[in-house]
Amino acid sequence: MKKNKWIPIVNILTLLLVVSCSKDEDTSSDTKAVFSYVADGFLVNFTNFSMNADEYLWDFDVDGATSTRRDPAYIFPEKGVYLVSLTASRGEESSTFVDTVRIIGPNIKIDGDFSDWEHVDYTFENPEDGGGTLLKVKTFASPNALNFYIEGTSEMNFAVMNFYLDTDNNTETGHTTWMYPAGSGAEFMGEGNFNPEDPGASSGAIYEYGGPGGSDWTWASVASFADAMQFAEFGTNEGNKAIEFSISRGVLGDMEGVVNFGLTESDSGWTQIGSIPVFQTPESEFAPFEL
Ligand SMILES: [Ca+2]
Ligand SMILES: [Ca+2]
Repeated sequence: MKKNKWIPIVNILTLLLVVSCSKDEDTSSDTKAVFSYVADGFLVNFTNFSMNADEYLWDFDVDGATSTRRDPAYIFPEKGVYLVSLTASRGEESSTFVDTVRIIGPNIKIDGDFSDWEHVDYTFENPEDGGGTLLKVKTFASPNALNFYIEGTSEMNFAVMNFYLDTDNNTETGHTTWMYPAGSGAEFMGEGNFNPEDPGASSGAIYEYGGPGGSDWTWASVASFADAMQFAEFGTNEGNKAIEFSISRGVLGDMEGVVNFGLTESDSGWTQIGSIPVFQTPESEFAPFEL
């Protein structure tokens, strides 16, 4: 919430003073553009406090996107800082007010409602006929968590879930897995069992790699799923089975810029049935997750 609601109040006082001191003067030239806004993810609701105006032109600083509504709502296309301008006018008089709108991204909640991901682009999509049960993924880093949204086939179940994270964005450090021979280097791995009836009861652990680098299996548990992850129930979105979950950043150490990930699932008999990106090909490598 921007704190410029006081501006019109000041203007009203000024106007009252002008009116009371010089009743004979024409005050119609006091056209003044002012607005405030409230942002919820990419959606911003603007409130117009302009004075002595009856026409409005908003410029959202996005490829010429404009509006002539008094109090428009606008969905910004991506994270960023925008200089939004409002020109208010009446007759020959006009006034322009510019303010900075900062879009920090979606307000992701792990609740089984996928509308919070609506304006987030897919991070990675498997090719057709690749990846088995896992089809597409969206990612978003909030201040406290790495959030994942996965679309899969009706067989997606995460009876056994494995994820690998190259948290220093360096394939030369951490564990290299044969499943992603073109690039892995995982500092952390998660392994556990999603519980579709009671997602909060999903069991598993997050492990930190402590070996010299390479394919040795030197992992130490640093957190349980219950302590470091949030899951919600499966749902349906975009015609696919879908799920969202998050990993607390607190257990993953310092990260900046990009981390890379691979995510796999097996059925309850430990037969691997899905992966994103597609694993076990010569070109298989982790996918980037921009923080
Ligand atoms: Ca959600
Ligand atoms: Ca690494």
